[in-house]
Amino acid sequence: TLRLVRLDAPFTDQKPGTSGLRKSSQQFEQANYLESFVEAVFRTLPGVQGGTLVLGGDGRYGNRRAIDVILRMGAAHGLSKVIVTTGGILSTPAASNLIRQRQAIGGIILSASHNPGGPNGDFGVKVNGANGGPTPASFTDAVFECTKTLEQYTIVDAAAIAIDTPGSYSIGAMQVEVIDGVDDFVALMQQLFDFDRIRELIRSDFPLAFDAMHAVTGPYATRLLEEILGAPAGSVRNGVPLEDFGGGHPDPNLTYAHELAELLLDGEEFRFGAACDGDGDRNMILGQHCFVNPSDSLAVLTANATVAPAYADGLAGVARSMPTSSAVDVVAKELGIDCYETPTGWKFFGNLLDAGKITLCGEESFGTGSNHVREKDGLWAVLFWLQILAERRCSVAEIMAEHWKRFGRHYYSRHDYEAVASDAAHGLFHRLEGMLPGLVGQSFAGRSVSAADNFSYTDPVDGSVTKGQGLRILLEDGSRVMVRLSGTGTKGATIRVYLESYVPSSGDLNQDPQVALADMISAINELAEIKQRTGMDRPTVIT
Ligand code: VG1
Ligand code: CO
Repeated sequence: TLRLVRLDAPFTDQKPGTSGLRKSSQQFEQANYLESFVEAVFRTLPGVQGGTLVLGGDGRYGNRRAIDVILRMGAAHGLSKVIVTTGGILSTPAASNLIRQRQAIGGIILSASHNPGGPNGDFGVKVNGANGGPTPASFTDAVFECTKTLEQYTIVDAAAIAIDTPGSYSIGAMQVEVIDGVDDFVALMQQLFDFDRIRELIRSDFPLAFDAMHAVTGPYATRLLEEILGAPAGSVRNGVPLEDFGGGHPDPNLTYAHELAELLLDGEEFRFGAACDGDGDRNMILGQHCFVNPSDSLAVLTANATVAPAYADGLAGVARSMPTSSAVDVVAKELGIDCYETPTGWKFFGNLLDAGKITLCGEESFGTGSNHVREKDGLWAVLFWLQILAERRCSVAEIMAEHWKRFGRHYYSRHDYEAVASDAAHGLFHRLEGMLPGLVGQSFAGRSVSAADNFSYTDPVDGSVTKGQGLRILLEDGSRVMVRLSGTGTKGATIRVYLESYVPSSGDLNQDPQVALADMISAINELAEIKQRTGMDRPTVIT
C-alpha cells in the first residue's frame, strides 16, 4: 500500500558535495532524513516512471536499511525495475558498468567512499546518471533545491526483499532483480585485459598482497586475483566487507593503509601491493620498496597503455584534475594526444569520455579510470599495472625509474589538514584568495610567481562554466601550489595543499618528495599562515 508521509519541516542541509550527499551515520538516522533526499532524487531524475534503476553500496552500516527504503520508495514512484546486488554489495565502478549494461536511468550507490563507517562513522548517497557517471552539478543543485521546500514523500509498505539470494522479486508492480554484483564486472575486466598473460606473471614467483580494507572490493579481488588469476589464497587481505570496515579508515594511502605499506616498503616478501577504498573506486599501487604516486601512476598507464588489449590502438586523449600533477601532460605531449585539465571530482570527466575526447583520466587522490565505465576504478588500475608488469617483467621501482629517466620527474605531495574549525579554514582560504592578484611578479620559494588565480573550468563539450575550483599559485619554472577546501569531509573543514615541482631527466630524480618540495612547503605555510590559523604543527595526512 502506498503511504504519504508529511515532514515536520524540510531539511536544509542536504547539499551534495564533491561526490554525493555525505553525512554522519547519526545524521542519516534522523527520522525521514534519507527519505527526504531520495524523494528529491526521484522527483528530479529523468525517466523514473517505467525506468530501471541500479542499487547497491559498499556494505557499510546503514546499507541494508537504505536499500529497503529506496526499493519501497522506488515502487511508490513508478520504477518498473530495480537491479540490486546480493547482500547489497556493489562497488562504485561495478555500479557504473551495470547502469550502462542494463540501460538503466541511473543508479544509487550507498557509500561515503573512503570515510570511516559504522554507527559513529559516515554514510552517503551517490546518484549516477544514465551514462553510468556521477550526476553533474545541475542535477545535484536541483535535488538540493527540492529538499529545501519538500513537504512530503511517498513510500510503499511492503515486507523487506531477501537481497541475500539472487532471484526475481516484486513490490507491487515493480520488479526487483537480485543479482551477483561481481559477475558483470569480472566479465568487463576480462574484455579489457589479457588475463592469460597476467596469470603467467602471478604464477612465476610474483607474490602480491592486496588490501581490501574490509570494504567492498574484497569479493571482487578474491574472484579476480585468487580464483581467476591464480594468486595464492590469502593474497587478498581483509577481504570480507564489514559494516564498520573493522574500525578502520578505508582510504588507500600511506597513512590509513599503513599495514600494507609497511609490508611492501620495509619487507622483502612481496613484489607488488595494492589497496582500494571503501567503495572500490580508489587505488594505491606499491612495489617492493616503492610507492607509486597516483599522479605518476596515471602517467605510467598512459605511457604504457598499448600493452593492454583494450588500449592497443592508442588513446584518444587524457585528462587530469587541476591539482593532479602534470606528469601525464608530458606523456600526452610526447604521444601527440590532447590533455585536459578539469576541476576536482569524477563528474567533470563524464562529458569528455562520452564525447570520445579522452580514453584515460585520473586524479591525485588515488583515482584512475578509463572509458570502460564512468567512474574511477580501483581494481581496473591494479589489473592494468599487473598487465604492464607481465609485459615488462621488471620491478615497479624499475618502471618508475625508467619513466622519470624518459620524461623527467614531477615531485608531488598533498598535505591535508583535517577537521579544522570551519571558520578558521574559510578565513585562511579567503585571505589567501584575496592575496592572489598581488602575488604575480613577487618571489615565492625563491622563484617568481607567473600567475595566481582561483581555477575556473569551461567544459569543452557543453560549454558550461564552473568557477571557484581551487587556488593556484604558478611559478616561473612550472612549479605549482594549489589550495582547496575539501567537499567530502563531515567534520569541520579539511584544507588540502597540493605541491608540484618538475625536475627534467638530467636532474636529481631520486630525492624524497618532502625534501624536494621543502622550500615550497615552507613558503605556502608562511604565506597562508597555516600553523597560526589552524593551530596544527603538521598536516594530518601527507601523501
Ligand atoms: C576528494 C578528492 C577528489 C575525489 C573525491 C571523491 O574530494 O580530493 O579527487 O574525486 O574525494 O572520491 P575533496 O572534495 O574532499 O577533495 V571518492 O573515492 O569519495 O568517490
Ligand atoms: Co571512493
